[in-house]
Amino acid sequence: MPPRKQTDSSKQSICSSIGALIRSRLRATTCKYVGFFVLLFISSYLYLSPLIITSVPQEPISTDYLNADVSKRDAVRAAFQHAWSSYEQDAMGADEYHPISHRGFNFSGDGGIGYTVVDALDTMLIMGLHDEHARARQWILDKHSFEREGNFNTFETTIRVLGGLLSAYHLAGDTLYLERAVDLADRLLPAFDTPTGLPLPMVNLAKRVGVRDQWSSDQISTAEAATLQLEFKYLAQLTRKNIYWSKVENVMSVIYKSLLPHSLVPIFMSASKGDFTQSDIRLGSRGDSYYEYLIKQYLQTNRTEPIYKKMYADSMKGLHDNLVQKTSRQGLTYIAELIPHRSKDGSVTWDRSAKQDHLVCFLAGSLMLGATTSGAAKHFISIPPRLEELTQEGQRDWQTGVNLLETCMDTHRTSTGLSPEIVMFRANEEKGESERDWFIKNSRKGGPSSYDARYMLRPETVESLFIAWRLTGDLKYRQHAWNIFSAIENHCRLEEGGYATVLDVDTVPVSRDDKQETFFLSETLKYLYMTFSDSSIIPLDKYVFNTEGHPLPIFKPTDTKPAFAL
Ligand code: DMJ
Repeated sequence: MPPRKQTDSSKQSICSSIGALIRSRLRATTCKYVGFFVLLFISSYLYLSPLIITSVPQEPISTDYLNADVSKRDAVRAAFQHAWSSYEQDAMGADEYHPISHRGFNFSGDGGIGYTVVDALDTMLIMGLHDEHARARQWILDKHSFEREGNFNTFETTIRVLGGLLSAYHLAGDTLYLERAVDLADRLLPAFDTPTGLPLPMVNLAKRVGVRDQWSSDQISTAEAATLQLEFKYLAQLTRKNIYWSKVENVMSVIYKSLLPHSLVPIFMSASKGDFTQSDIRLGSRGDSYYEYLIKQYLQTNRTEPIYKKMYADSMKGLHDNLVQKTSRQGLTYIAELIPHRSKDGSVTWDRSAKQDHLVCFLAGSLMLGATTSGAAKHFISIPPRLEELTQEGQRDWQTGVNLLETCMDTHRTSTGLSPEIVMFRANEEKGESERDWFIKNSRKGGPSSYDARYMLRPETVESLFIAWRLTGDLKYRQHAWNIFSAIENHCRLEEGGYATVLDVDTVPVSRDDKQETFFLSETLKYLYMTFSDSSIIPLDKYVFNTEGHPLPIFKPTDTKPAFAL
């Protein structure tokens, strides 16, 4: 269509005044629109910019995809190869490895069951170490056996060997691993043959009988009894054999019936009566993974078992009411222990101790994971979570998790950058000569090193850093993880091969103990590797990690029926 010609002057003046009117309207409208869009932008920014409850991370992430840091990831992979290759050369197949003397050690005189090999399988698969994995698989095919006349710890064998086989089966799809897992589980089942069904601490794998504690025949450790469930339940799901499920579910039912009003658990139980015996309450050794498996059992079955949400929520309330403490100077959050005392009239009182095991550092990540799942107020949780996406309990747990992780990092302020096995937090009135709000008991400069001063390649802090990184995308967590990895490289790494325990984290140059724990391969290096990998590697909404760092897939239970419910 040809352009219209404007020939008439009046028309022109009308048009020009209309034009002026339109332009002025347009200016006003433009101003309004600009104002509107500025307001919209600011409010959208405020809405979309996720808030960590008290601290906004330096670089908030608005996507759920986190990129790899390739050079750091590959450095961790190389460390795994350094640890594995010397074990393979010196002690292939042995349960444990002593890297300084270049020897292996088995848990029974009749031979081992490949603790180290099986514990390391899924890390190899995750790291893409195909040659190492092929040789490890060949060893399992040719030399591995559970027909061993010896007593093996029920809990350790379940979390390291059964968990390792199941995870490797899931990742590799190799039925060899599932067959071995079934063989092992069948040999472990007699541990549950007690009047209550609570498992005995040991099993003779060849004889297929449960074995009582040597010193206290009725006593069992609470965390050990309640940290078998993820493994046996996944096996039940795979095999459709309900016995694996019912045995471990019964354990939870017995514990549930014996719970104290605050839902915190003493660390020992009676296998014959099913109640708690007078013993410490703590989130460290013998208590830790009881709480870890409450939230993870809830997640493993795709949140279909509300009993575990309740048990977890009740115990986290008990934790906050009784155990969460802060130091007065630095304001460090720590988890105290309760020590029982029986007075002459028979009543029990509880003393609070300011001791915290390195093991407790698992709880930081566990609380953050729990806050964004069991403590979620909405279906979608941002990375990092926003305040209104969490319930009040979720907000409380998130904050405690974040704070506890800061404390765990503070315990790395040592001469080596490694954290000790156990720390004591200073009471208000105690003045430390150092800058630290905590100290290592029985440790004196120049004196013999105490047990508490060692770092035995444990994973708990890097485990929590991994979860914190995935849930926040805050680069400070990667930086902390890298600092810990660097300290391990500087002080635990043996040039001739392998990594060893450091005896005193505050003494440089270090003295070492001749031991490379199997969890260094299954947990510490795996969590470090995943922290520097992209977040498609073992996503947290598809997997739960067993307490030994073995990822098991989340599933909806099919045939198996929970033994107890709300
Ligand atoms: C691992 O064997 C497991 O994480 C267990 O639950 C306790 N801690 C060690 C590693 O420190």
